[in-house]
Amino acid sequence: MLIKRPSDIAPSEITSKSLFESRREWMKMASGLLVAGSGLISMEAEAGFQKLMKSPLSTTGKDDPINTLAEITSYNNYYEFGTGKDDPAQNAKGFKARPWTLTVSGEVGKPQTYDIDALIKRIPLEERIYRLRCVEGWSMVIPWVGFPLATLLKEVAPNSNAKFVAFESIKRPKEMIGQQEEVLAWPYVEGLRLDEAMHPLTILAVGLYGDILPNQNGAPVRLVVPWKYGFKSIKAVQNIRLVQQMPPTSWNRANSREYGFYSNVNPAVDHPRWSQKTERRIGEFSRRPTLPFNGYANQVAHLYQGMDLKKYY
Ligand SMILES: Nc1nc2c(c(=O)[nH]1)N[C@H]1C(S)=C(S)[C@@H](COP(=O)(O)O)O[C@H]1N2
Ligand SMILES: [Mo]
Repeated sequence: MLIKRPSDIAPSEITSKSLFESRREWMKMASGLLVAGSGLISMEAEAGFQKLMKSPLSTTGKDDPINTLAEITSYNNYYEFGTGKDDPAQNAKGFKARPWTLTVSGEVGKPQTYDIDALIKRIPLEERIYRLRCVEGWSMVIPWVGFPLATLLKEVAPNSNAKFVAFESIKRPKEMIGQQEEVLAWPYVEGLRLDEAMHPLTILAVGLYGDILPNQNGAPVRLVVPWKYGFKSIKAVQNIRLVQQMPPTSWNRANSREYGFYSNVNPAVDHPRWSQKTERRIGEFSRRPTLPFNGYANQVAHLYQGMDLKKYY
């Protein structure tokens, strides 16, 4: 049975009605198993998307219109699938995002291994519309579907040694053809301080535009930290470990002078090779100013009180 999924619907069709309406319409047509990329998502997990809640933490101002599905899924950074912006959409088509397990372990009382679809079925999903600012100087507004990372972290009961959270993606060079070259050390890794990881704005995304996450955007599950440069938002997360020491991160390891651990969006601290004062919103012609903490300063600036953000870039 052929189902018209949101990814087959023209962006104009989607923006003309609410995300939820378009979702419900095609859900009515669906039955049995739905094809998600090249893996299968169970109907039960799929149903989790039906009960999507709008989050009060979404960015919904008229200055930040949501980017189209076509923009969000065709202009990507995902070096596992190539370094060109259009490489991930092409090369991630065959990626097997299901079945998938996510482990949360380390300095915790109750380590867990989660099946991603069981999680989607169990944990209430929210729509979170956030700005995404890439360190390269472009940005988008993306309607993620996900849940607070804190929900999982609380379940595993961090102990008093847990100070940081380390995230690890997957290494599968046969499927991830970009990994056949050592552009970065694979797998891609990232990290947060525990309080950053627990912050209500920090989510694990399992979808966007009301549907499951496209492969090029990090299926089946990726981190989203909206006040930090995009590279912190690691895609295809497989392992999460609570640790005592600041963990290594891919871009810091590749070039520590240019990419720090914190990587908070900051127009006052330029990249050594370009200014960070402005950005190009995908779909717009002229550049717009970059906002401190990507516009989320009211919610997150307190995390960095007393820190020299030029030193801790
Ligand atoms: N595993 C992995 N995660 C990644 C990347 C990557 O190359 N590999 N690129 C990062 C960068 S630089 C950005 S800007 C965002 C882009 O997310 P998007 O393609 O969904 O917009 O993903 C981030 N997460
Ligand atoms: Mo990026």
